[in-house]
Amino acid sequence: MKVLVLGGDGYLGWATAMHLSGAGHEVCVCDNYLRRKLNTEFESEPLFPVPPLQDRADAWARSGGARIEVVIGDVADWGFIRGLFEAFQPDAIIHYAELPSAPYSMASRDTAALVLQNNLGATLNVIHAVHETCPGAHIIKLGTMGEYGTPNIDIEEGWIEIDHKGRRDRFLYPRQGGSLYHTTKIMDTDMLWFYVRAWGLRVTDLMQGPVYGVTTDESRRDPALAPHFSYDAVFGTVLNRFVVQAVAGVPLTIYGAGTQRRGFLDIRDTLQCVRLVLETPPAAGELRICNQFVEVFSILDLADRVAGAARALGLPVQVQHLDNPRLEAEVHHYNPVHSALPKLGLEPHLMTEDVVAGMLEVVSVHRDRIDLAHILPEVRWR
Ligand code: USQ
Repeated sequence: MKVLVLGGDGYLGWATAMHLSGAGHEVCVCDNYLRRKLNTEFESEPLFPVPPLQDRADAWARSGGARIEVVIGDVADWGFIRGLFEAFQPDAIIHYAELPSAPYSMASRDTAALVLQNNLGATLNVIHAVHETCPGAHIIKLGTMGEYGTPNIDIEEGWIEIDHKGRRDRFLYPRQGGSLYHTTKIMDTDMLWFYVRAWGLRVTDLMQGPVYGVTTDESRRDPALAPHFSYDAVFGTVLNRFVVQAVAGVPLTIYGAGTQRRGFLDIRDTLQCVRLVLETPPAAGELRICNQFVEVFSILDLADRVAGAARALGLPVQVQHLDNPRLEAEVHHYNPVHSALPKLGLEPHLMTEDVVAGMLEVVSVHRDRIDLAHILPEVRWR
């Protein structure tokens, strides 16, 4: 298939592009380098050097991969994106072109406005570009498990049947985001659902939990192919941060009691999930929603796993409980359904001690690049 990966420079975007290229698809990546600009603004560089996209695509080709086309431009710019869709004529679009950070969205009015305008503007443009230039194309949209929040009932896979006063109907499962970022993802889902009904679009919304991992099968071919791996308090996700903290010899930063629970997955499983839904598209006029995670852990469980694996490697590890900078339930029910992706064939990688030890070893090689300036959270929800 011809696949357009929007946000193709990011942690998941570039890894996805290589994985789909390796699976025989014709891939074009597009990115506006916004994350790189924000890194410079925040003075927080990713752990591994990340060459420009064209250099990464050249390194992929030198390593035996097929040609990946690179386009630098902004998905939120309508003229640009319409032209790209018209020229490339994708069969599928993987839409990662959003600011992915809850803390960034809560830092100030200006960061909130950028997240809102960027994320919703990008999704609106993708929808209209598909409608005008390639109406049968499949939109694969990265949503988040955080759209559901932590309700006191089981979380279904996107939809819920409700009996009300003797009548019954099926609705989007109720959503309540824990940050403005998560709320933009809820708004994306609502917008997609409207246009699926209005125009018969073909959409998969992947409700993904926090991802961890430093390498993929493809990135191991050449250091230039490493993912854009953040570990700072704004853009790093929790397990990736704990691994870097363990290597740097600073206490693991547990927010609050650490009893809050989330559904986690290995970056290699993100790639599998995206490929599986790409290769089995939904019908036109269908919004398919998949809960994309593999295992549920509390933050305390994660800290234990990292500490155990690190101590086995001779790294002394301490943990610290910080005042929780976020507004989130720390003690809550959490039992989300996640059967759609295993039914499509997902063969999960589990968070074993070997997997965590492997991450610690890779990060140790880059220990000199760890900058401790942005390890502690600086953004508070209130
Ligand atoms: N946490 C800590 N210590 C840290 C960092 C985080 O205890 O140093 C806790 C947070 O309080 C939270 C949990 O770990 O309870 C997850 O935080 P996170 O920063 O790993 O993830 P989050 O902000 O929710 O966002 C990340 C991605 C986002 C994706 C989301 C999936 O940045 O793009 O949508 O994971 S989910 O969490 O299911 O909403």
